[in-house]
Amino acid sequence: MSLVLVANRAPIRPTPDGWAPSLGGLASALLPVLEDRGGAWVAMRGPDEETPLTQTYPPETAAFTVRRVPLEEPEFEAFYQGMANRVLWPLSHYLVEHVEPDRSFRDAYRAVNRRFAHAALDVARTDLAAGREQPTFWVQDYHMMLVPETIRAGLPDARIGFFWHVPWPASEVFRILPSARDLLRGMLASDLVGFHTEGYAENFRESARDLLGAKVEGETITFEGHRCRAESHPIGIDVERFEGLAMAPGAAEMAAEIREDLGGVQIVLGVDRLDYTKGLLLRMEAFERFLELYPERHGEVSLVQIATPSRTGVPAYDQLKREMDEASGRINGRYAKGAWAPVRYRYQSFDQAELAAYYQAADVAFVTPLRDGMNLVAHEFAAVSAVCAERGGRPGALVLSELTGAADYLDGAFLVNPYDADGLARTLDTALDLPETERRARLSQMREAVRDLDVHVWAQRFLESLDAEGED
Ligand code: ADQ
Repeated sequence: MSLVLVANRAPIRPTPDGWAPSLGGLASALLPVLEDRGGAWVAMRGPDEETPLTQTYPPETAAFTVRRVPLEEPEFEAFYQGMANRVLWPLSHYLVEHVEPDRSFRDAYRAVNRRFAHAALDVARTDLAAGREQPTFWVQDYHMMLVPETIRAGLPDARIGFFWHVPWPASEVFRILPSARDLLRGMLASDLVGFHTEGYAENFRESARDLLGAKVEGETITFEGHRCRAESHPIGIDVERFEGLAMAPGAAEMAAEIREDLGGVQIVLGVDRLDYTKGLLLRMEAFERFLELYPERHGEVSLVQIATPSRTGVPAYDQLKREMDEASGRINGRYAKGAWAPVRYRYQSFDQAELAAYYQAADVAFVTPLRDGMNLVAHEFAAVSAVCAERGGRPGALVLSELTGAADYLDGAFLVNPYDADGLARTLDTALDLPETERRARLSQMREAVRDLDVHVWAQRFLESLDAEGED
């Protein structure tokens, strides 16, 4: 059966020589599925974009269609920068102080979700009119909570899946939103809703029961006569791609160059979008604490923090940018000596080959979000470090926040509470001195988990569960 994906971001991007897949695991996992099954990907066209509203892809086979929903500036501001980034994102991550509910955000969100749903319905109706089977719908993430409801109203027997990429908070937190019940109702029109962990799925079922009086039996939620399952479907990375980058000609040299440029010190690595959920500021403070507690490490270790610009123009993100500049300046001002700088802060985006070189160069990956649905940086680091270690390279260690989805799966990591500066500093000290045999043992444990959750397997497992709907 063909597939209609509904997601905020398009799976392809313009390049100087035509079109290429968008970066990131989602596009790499779902493009082959769409090429195989046919169908469409419905995505947003932002106010500054000039991409076509409809195009087929790949150019040679035209296997599926990309349809874009054009948004003008005010609508984009209220729906995306507003409701998605300033309300749903912080709420899902329990960062209630960042939530700014606003009536205009809500109205724009509803209107934009309707337009996405109608674009998806159009694709299905065209298929039906041409005598083809009705497609399956798969809606992605917190930008699209009301889409299933509108699709269901237009095609009552549609098969609709939904995947939620961020944490689903406790029902008592979710209910803070004035529109909590409407949003839940919107999602419950799906047949299957997937989350990264059983804990998030459980929170979702509880929200449906507490806020709407829905009946919950096992994984199934029954509301107004419709059944929706909430299941755990953890996502991973494109493992082959990252292992390939790590083994590519020149990769080991690139990693050696990084180490040399930093003066041969031990490397503690952070890689994140510059986002307040990622715990960047507390991580810097914990590293400062580490330098206070372990003066013998001065000149021997640097924190390399790569932060890619994200959601610029949203006040909380602009403020975080200033605070990071201030924190890195303060720590270096206090501790730098000779050629050694304790913090190397890069506010830049890197391509994946460079990132893989940094993963290979790192002694410890320091992944300390305050909350994170999964966290793919942890998977990427484990995949690269494990494959390099297997081929005789230096194995790395992973220090990981226990408040991430990844903490449920990556057993070989050192788990930490990201709010505990002393605990982070002490764990960092232990991880830096970890004997090589133990690093190798922990990495091979993590590698197994990373492979199990490969993004292609994730897509296949979710779609199998969705396709099974109605067959019993
Ligand atoms: P994100 O919040 O974006 O994803 P994450 O899972 O860590 O978080 O993925 C980030 C991706 O961006 C990684 O592939 C990483 O390599 C890349 N990246 C980060 N910093 C970069 C930099 N400086 N330069 C280049 N690339 C960089 C959301 C949820 C997560 C969930 C994913 C998938 O918030 O919890 O794991 O979706 O569901």
